[in-house]
Amino acid sequence: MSTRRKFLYSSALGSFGLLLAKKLVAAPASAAATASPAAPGSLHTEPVVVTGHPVVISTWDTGLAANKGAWEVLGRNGAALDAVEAGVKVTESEMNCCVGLGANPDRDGFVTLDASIMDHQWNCGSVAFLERIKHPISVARRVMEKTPHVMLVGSGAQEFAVAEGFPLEPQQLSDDAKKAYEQWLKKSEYKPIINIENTKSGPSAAAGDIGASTASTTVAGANTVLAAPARLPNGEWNHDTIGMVAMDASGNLSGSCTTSGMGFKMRGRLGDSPIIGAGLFVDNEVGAVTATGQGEDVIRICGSHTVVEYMRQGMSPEQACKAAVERIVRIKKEKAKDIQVAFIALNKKGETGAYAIQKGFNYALKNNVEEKMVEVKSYF
Ligand code: SD4
Repeated sequence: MSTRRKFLYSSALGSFGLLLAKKLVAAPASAAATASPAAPGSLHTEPVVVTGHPVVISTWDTGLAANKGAWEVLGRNGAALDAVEAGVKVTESEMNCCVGLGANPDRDGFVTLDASIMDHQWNCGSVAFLERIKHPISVARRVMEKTPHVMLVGSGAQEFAVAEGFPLEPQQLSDDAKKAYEQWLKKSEYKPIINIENTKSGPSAAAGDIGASTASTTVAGANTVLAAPARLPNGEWNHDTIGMVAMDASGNLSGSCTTSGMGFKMRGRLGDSPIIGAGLFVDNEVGAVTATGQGEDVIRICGSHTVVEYMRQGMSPEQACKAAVERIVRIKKEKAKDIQVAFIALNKKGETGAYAIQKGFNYALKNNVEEKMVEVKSYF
């Protein structure tokens, strides 16, 4: 039987356990000082108020390296748009499970990538189902800048990328992805998993069937650890989609998001990351937001746009993310306990905040004063 036929359908998606990193990184000596630096080793559980700019935040602890990439632009008073592209390119170049060409493939064995970018003038671009191109975020930017369109997908996106001079990389899996795929092929069950990060016991304990309405899952809590290692104990990579939002020295906002989506997903499946308004939204009058987690449920509520709209109504970034998460939880009812969605947000004042369905999500923040991981509150 082909792998295509062997998967199990059902109705509820994924499951997740996660946890927070405790990494703090020393603040640059030149810190300019309007925000109070974190005490070394502390975790921040209150909304973070950052006065002044520039500032960049991004999802998960992979965001620390990505923020450094962004800071090379922001630190010399460059544009937020350039920063969010440069920042997530760092992650696209790294070896990990979930971003870039080294990531896990779809269930037919091909790595397909999604990315989106948006600037301070409502310009936006995205690519989806893109194969064999190392930096989908840069192709998304090219779509934004060089075409009259917002979104290109599949072979058309690839043709456009090649025409723009992006090299067509070999169609091959990284060693890690090959191993993971071969392991997955043994059962070939359709169990896309998102946000398995930081679980003690790894994906097998955290898996919920796409469809099994009674999926038994491991949510954060009992199975979490107080660190976000580069690899899970079973050797699998512990990284995820990266979403980044930034404000530059001029006070302009931009955002980016890039992912391989769910590992072993159905061929052709898109999540929220390439969809403007879902995985990413920037309104330079209000704020910038990006999402991570189960894309289907982010799309359902136009998640990032919804968070921006809540901020427009006067909510703080954390309150706005919380309100969007609560909306998803209301919609998903019982199944909410089996999924993870998280939003990170930055408002026009340079204040940041986030909220997640499950415990364990964190984001990386960098500004003139500090560079740190921020623990995020959750519904459960
Ligand atoms: C997706 N939201 O494709 C992405 C995946 C992700 O944590 O963020 N995983 O649905």
